[in-house]
Amino acid sequence: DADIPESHPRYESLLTRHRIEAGVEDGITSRQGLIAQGRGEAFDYLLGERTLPSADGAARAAAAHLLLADHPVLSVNGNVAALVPGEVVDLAEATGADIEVNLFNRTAERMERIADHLREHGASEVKGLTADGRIPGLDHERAKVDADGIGDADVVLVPLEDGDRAEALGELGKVEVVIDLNPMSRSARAADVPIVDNVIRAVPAITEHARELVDADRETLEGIVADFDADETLAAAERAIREGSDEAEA
Ligand code: PTJ
Repeated sequence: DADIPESHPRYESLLTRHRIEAGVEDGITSRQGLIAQGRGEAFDYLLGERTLPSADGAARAAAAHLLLADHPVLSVNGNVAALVPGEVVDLAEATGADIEVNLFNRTAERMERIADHLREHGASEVKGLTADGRIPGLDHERAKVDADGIGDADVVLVPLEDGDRAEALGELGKVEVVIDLNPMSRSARAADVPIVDNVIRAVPAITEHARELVDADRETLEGIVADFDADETLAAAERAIREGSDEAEA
């Protein structure tokens, strides 16, 4: 990674930027991905660049959903591939999920680059290249999925999704876990489980919960899912942004 001293007060943020830049240079991340990252950074700054207790609770509910699923799939776009490729592979292993590349700005070249990049980080199988399934209600390129991947999934993790597709996936009746730093975004609002946190922190957090819960019985996992309140999670994140306060005070 870049030559950034770890003592720098915004070390993590600078490292993240460097990874996104490198992603663009390597043909993994789209140029729009730079803009998305900038937007995300602004929210992360307002949230204090930390994981809120409510976001950790959402990560735990996400882990429970993934472990309960018959066919969980982790959707990967150009930003996620640049920022957390190894962490996505770890999460797939911890939950038995498939990994599928699914792009907003889909090109054959970027699909291949991302799949290769994930394999270099240890992914044994990467879906998304067959594209023999469709999400109804979206234009052609963005609708493409693998029939035996997202097409067949009952739980899908879609980090940094655009609002349209998040809504379209939700309408298919799949449980949707979204990671998005903006609690007011349509994707976060469409999600069954919105995790308002940076993917850099959220993906390892879900993995950690999954490892802790892997031997839990169904009843325990179903209890975690039932106790989770999406609206309250979004409200807690909004409070933290608006009041700059810790949720504990709210
Ligand atoms: O690689 P592709 O072609 O699939 O394109 C991916 C992007 C992200 C460019 C595309 O999906 C897009 O344009 O997304 P949006 O509409 O800009 O939405 C991105 C959302 O993710 C925004 O709400 C940001 O606040 C949020 N976000 C950005 N960076 C992060 C983030 N959330 C969590 N962690 C981040 N690092």
